[in-house]
Amino acid sequence: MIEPKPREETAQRVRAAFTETYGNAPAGVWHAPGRANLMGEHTDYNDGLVLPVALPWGVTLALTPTDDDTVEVRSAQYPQEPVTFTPSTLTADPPTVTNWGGYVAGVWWSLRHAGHLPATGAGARVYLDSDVPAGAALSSSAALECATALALAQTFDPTGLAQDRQTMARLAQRAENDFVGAPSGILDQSASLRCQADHALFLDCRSLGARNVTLPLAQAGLRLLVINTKVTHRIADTDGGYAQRRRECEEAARILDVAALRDVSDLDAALEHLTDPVLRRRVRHVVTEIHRVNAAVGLLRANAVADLGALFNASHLSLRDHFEVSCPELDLAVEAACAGGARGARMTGGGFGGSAVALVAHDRIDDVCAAIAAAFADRGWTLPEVGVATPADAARQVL
Ligand code: GAF
Repeated sequence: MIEPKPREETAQRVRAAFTETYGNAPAGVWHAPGRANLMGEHTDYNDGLVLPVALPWGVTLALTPTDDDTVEVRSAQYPQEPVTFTPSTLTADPPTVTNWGGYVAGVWWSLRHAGHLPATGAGARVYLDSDVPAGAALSSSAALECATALALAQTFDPTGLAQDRQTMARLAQRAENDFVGAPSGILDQSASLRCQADHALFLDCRSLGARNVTLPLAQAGLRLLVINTKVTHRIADTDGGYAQRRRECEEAARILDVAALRDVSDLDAALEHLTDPVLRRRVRHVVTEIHRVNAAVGLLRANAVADLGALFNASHLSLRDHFEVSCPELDLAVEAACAGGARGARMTGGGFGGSAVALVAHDRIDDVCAAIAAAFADRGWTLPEVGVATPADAARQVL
């Protein structure tokens, strides 16, 4: 089981590591969570709707500002690979920092370009630690971007950007798109910056209007399990499946003469108009997935959280068969979770690997875990790691 580390203890540990590394205590410590999306997959870049929760795992980051135009970043995950860059000379094309530190440098670049950081002179010392599994489609990179963005905003622009999480999410996304080079949408950064504990974030990715909807899992005797298949996939690969899906959606929108697939109002007419069977499948997924987000929110409002399970299953089938972003390990995780007694399960995030989520009655967790372990052992596949994801709060300063 993936156990969340106690927040306070982690914050103190990161603070102590910073002090030991740099010889003085940090100005502050921030935490930003990863996310699991409950519904609305591959809808964000189609201007659609999403419904994520923040995870009890995230990035904890300590920072002190300096005035030497130098940023030094150290990570507990890459102790041998400290990153140093000069903020005033950062460029995105080509990116000045290309390893893991690109997420920190990219956010610095993005905030500085938008006028939220001093143009010259400002620097920082940074130490960070993460307990979001990397490459598991649980937004470890957005958690790093958002911890960095919030720390920088509160340090350098406390009365401006620090008060505006919608803009902060856009700037963190810009870092990922334009500096790191991953063509992601706005889902992950919004979840990390705007979710609320025990709620799901109902986000319109066109207007960025959002509402936190109560997710009374515990009251309904339910838990959300995250199942990390340990099959990793990078959405930054420009010739990879994620970028290709984006291009297909854009092409379908162009043929259908709509600004984005969110604007398709008559699915049957749209499918009839498209001659390419691949594009037809992509459109079918996006349009029905947006409907499923509305349906999921309807169930939450009607206090029928257990009924989300059927929507999870329908979403997974659509992602598997129409959007074609699942993989055998995700399919097996979903199938085994359901066979073990889950109310429903689906892949979450970009797909091609990563994690699934399952809605499970609290007294069936052991059965579900056993079913997953047995199914993977049967095939001789690496055993997934499972954790209970109690929906957590968005990014915040913790010390
Ligand atoms: C990844 C992307 F980063 C998100 O923007 C979103 O498109 C998601 O895949 C799929 O819903 O997490």
